[in-house]
Amino acid sequence: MTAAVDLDCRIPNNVGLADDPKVRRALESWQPKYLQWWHEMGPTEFEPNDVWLRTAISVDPGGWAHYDYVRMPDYRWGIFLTPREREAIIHVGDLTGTPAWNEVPGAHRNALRRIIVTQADTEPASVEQQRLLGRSAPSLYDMRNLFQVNVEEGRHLWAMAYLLYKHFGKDGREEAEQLLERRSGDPDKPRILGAFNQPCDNWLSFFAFTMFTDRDGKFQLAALRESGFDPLARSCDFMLTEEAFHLFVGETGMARIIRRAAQLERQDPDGDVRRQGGIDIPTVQRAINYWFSYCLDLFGGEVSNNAAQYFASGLKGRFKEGERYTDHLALEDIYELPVVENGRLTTRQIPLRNAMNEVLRDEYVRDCERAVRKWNRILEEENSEHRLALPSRRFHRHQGIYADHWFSPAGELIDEATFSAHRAQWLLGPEDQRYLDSIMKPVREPGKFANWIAPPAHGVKGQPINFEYVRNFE
Ligand code: BYC
Repeated sequence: MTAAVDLDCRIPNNVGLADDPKVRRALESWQPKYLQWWHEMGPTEFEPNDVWLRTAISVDPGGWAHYDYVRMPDYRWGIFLTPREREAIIHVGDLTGTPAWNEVPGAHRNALRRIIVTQADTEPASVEQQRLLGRSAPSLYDMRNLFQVNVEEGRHLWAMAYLLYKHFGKDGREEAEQLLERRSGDPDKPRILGAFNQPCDNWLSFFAFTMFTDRDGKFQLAALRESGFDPLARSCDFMLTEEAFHLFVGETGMARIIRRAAQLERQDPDGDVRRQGGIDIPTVQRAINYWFSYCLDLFGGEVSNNAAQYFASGLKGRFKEGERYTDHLALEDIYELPVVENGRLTTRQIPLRNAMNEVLRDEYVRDCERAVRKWNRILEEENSEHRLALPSRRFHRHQGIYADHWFSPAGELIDEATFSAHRAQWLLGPEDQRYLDSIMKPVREPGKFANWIAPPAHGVKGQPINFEYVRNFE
């Protein structure tokens, strides 16, 4: 059900582009525009560098990636879909048990296009948000990881562009072009989702972004991997393989900052981490509050007709729908949702299908809680009294039912003045940014790390920590 891997043609792929001249030509004409976008909006300053990168070369779980030095503009962005051993069956919603679609069903064309475009838009957006971080990388190891994440977000864009060109005709072509025209944070042509228009201009934010925002990606891709539109399900399946490393970068990056903070706290006679040039735990907490709350927004409204529709029509499932659930109709159950009514918090019962965004958000929150428990164990090990916590899911929201109210990180309903008075204490702000800018100076000697971050436990793919992960600096 999948063509052989073709690595020698202009666009490496396992989707049979050689026998599909129309789509091949369309993608070949999109390629120079993509490269131009990468040149303008990617990590441009590092184009001459050799970076030790992983490149996807197949979908074989035993050996899908090749590691070598490559200049990023020469990276081989390919299109890979996970093969199917047998015909896929829809296993979500009203059509459960019927054959999955290999072509877009007319009735769901708009919804599917919207889902794919929204997913696609986040990929270039994140590259744009991170484009200047190479300048202040705390080590060659971290710089390489940043670029690995960037090129793979680029590859995910290719996967989505392929679906648009292959399955959505003229509309798909227009959408693919627009994906290269919108710009993160540009008020006139912003990226689609809120978190992808927020600046990510220091490494604390980068690690919080790969921890929390890429983790939204994990759960959204996992929900789309359950889609009845099989090409989408198969492309998301393979994207998740790459995504695991991005989450590793985020979770361990935060962990290394936290460990170093605790060490510097011990070193300073007054426990003043900033005086020692580190990132103190209250600042880490503010970064968690900031990015976690923006990322909760990425799941959409708590009560959503779109979500109910996507589930009913088999376009999007729950996390591990096939493995974890037996009732794929979800018509009987209800979801108990805390809501604000008459100025106080109470609970409302929502039909489960309408609460599917919230069901996915629950999975996400649980996964984030697991990581925070791990970080707290580090603080304990390092004898720090500090502890980190996720803020309430009502805190600092811009989408959904909580967006019109003000909440403390503990989730209590408060007024705007109280929120504003505490903003600098609760959320990463300009004062933090100034401090972070002052300590984030590049470290480019192999094996050396900036003072504000602990070294990783090991290097990448068997290489030592002091390997020259990026070389050829001018
Ligand atoms: N910002 O019914 P609602 C990733 C809009 S990350 C702005 O509440 P729905 C990655 C919504 O579009 C994963 N607008 O929500 C990570 C709608 O607008 P219209 C990306 C928002 O539709 C790191 C209106 O509010 N993948 O891969 O059920 C690096 C009401 O919508 C936001 C996906 O998102 C927001 N945060 O759910 C690189 C999967 N939230 O139509 C990559 C595809 C909602 O009224 N997307 N709105 O104009 C979807 O499945 C859904 O579109 C959403 C929203 C989950 C995003």
